Formats: sequence, C-alpha cells, structure tokens
Amino acid sequence: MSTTTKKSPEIKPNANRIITLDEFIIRSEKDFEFATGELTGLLRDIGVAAKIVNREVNKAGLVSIVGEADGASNTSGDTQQKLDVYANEKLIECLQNSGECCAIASEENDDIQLIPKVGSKQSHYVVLFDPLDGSSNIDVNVSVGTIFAIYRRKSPAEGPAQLDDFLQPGIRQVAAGYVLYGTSTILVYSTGRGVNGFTLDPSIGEFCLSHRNMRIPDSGNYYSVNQGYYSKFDLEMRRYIDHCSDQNYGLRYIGSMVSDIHRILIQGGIFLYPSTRKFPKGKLRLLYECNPLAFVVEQAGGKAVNAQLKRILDIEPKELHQRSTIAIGSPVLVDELKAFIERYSALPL
Ligand code: AHM
Ligand code: MG
Repeated sequence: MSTTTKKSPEIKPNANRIITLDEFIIRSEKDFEFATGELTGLLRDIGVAAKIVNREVNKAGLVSIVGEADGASNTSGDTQQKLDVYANEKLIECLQNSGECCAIASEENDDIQLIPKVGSKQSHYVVLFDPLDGSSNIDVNVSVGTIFAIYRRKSPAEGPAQLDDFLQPGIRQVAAGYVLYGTSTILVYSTGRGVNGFTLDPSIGEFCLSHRNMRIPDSGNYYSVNQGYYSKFDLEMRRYIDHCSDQNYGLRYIGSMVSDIHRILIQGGIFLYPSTRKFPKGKLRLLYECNPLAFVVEQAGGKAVNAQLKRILDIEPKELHQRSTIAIGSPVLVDELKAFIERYSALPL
C-alpha cells in the first residue's frame, strides 16, 4: 500500500462563473440605503413573475390564450389581449405572496390596489408595472415586454398606502427595469447604481448575468418613431425626422417600446413618441412606461425628455394614467433633437 498522499488539484477562481439574478440581487443588497431585504425580495418576486409570463408568452401560438380578452378593455380604452390579463394576474400574485410591497398600480387597472399584509410585516414599497407592453404584437409573434418601477412609499408604513405614494416623480424610483420577451428573454434593471442585464437560460430556468454595467453609446445611427404619423407631428419633430433621414440614420420601429429601447440601449440611437392629433399629450404612460425606461436609460448614460424639453424623471405626475411625449436615447442624439425643438418650436419652452 502506498503511503504517499495525492495532492488535490488547485481550484482556481472561475472567471466564467454563472451569476444568477437571485445571487446578484442578494449580493447588491448592501448598496441600498434602507437594506432591510424588502427591495431584494421585491426584485426576486418580479424575476419569478417574469419567468412565469415568459413561459406563457413562449407558447402563445400553441394554446388558445392569444387574442383579445372577451369584451375587456383597459382604463385607457385599448383592447386588452388575453396575455395582458394573464401577465397582470401573475405579477400581482407574485408580488402579494411575499408581502414585500404594500400596494401596486398596473397599466391594466384603473386604480391602485392594496396588498394584504403578510403576517405583521410592514412594507415600505409600492410597485407600478405595465404587465405586457406592446401587446398588439403578440398575435404576430413579435417581441413584447414587462416594465416595472418601484418607489418607497411616502405615507406611514402603519396605515394603508395612498395614491400619493404612486404620484412621485421618476427621479424617486428606487429601482426600475424591464423584461424583454424576445429571441431570448432578458431582464434589465437598475437600482440607481448602473444597469445590468440577465438573460434567461431556459435549460436551468435562471436569469444569468449577461450584460454587466450596460452603457448606452453616446451617439448612434438609428431612430425609432412611428413615421406613419409623420404628417400629424409638430413642425420641429418633422424637421428632426427629416434630419435623421438626411443623415442616413436607419429607421427601426417595432411598436413595442421595450424592444425599441433595448436596441437603442445596446446600439445607440433615439426613440421618439411625440404628440399626434389623436394623442396631443403623447400616447405613452408616464408612470408605467416613460419613467422606468427613462430611469434605466439615464443610469446607462442616456437622456430622456418630453416635447417641452423637460427631463422625464423630473415631471410631477398628477394622475395614475397620465400620458407623456418622450424623446429618449443616446445623449448626443437627444441634445441634437433639443436643438431642433429650440429652433423650430412655435411654442414657448
Ligand atoms: P400598450 O401599452 O397598450 O401595449 O401601448 C404601448 C405601445 C408601446 O410599446 C409602443 O411604443 C407604442 O405603444 C406603439 O404605438 P403606435 O402603434 O401608436 O406606434
Ligand atoms: Mg404599455
């Protein structure tokens, strides 16, 4: 019998180690000003909901869940798709299970909804979301997304949440992000310390860190706008769109804001939803769409303003379903648009 012992192979740090969303969230907890674990729990709840919604979105063509929900339309008068309703329910269920938030507001519901307390837990957060943005794309197998925003409540934690807890400017978001159900599913979020993206690995059912510290290019060669409404846009917007075309910027418009913004975040460019005759104040919702995406884009080094050149994140919301115009994307391009607005706008800014 040999008396020599075999030396164990040295275990070196693995630079390619997979970091799951859960692990990343827990590790980042110390970054939060109020690190009680509530926000960590909330982000994890959203991650779970995203996986459930992703499962349904991915089999949308296989089951009879696609198509419009019978007679249902949301508070803004849009026809609801069945998957909207499903995604809405799943998000609410996931958020209420852990009791980490005290109330939610969804683009699909008229009013805020209070979440019953879990045990004696006092929650300090409210969550707003657009459960399935761009849902008119579902029937034609084009990418859609979920958008979310988290705020710390203003009202005392002992009592029920109030509408005012939701009507806070976007700069007060403590976290915001989106899930893009695209060729792969990616969850991108920020807690105000940069932006990170996690791609869902279907083989292990986990979101894995794939896009660390995302930075938007300073400029870009893409513009994204529904150019079909060109004749309904104000002069300054038409002039800017002409300029984009003169500069040979490529036009890319999916009609799903999350998808369009995701491309711009990665490749650079500008996304515009100006006022039209049908939507003089813009179509997109300040609280559910503009604010969370502006938060992410600003955190990645970009800019977001409305047609009056006011920073989106500084707008004081007056109502839950308020709409806003928006120009968002690479800083050089947003500044370029600003110059056009200042030059051609007939309105006092
Ligand atoms: P939705 O929340 O009802 O899906 O609407 C929002 C969507 C955005 O994702 C997209 O940018 C926009 O509506 C497209 O609108 P339009 O078809 O007018 O260009
Ligand atoms: Mg939407």
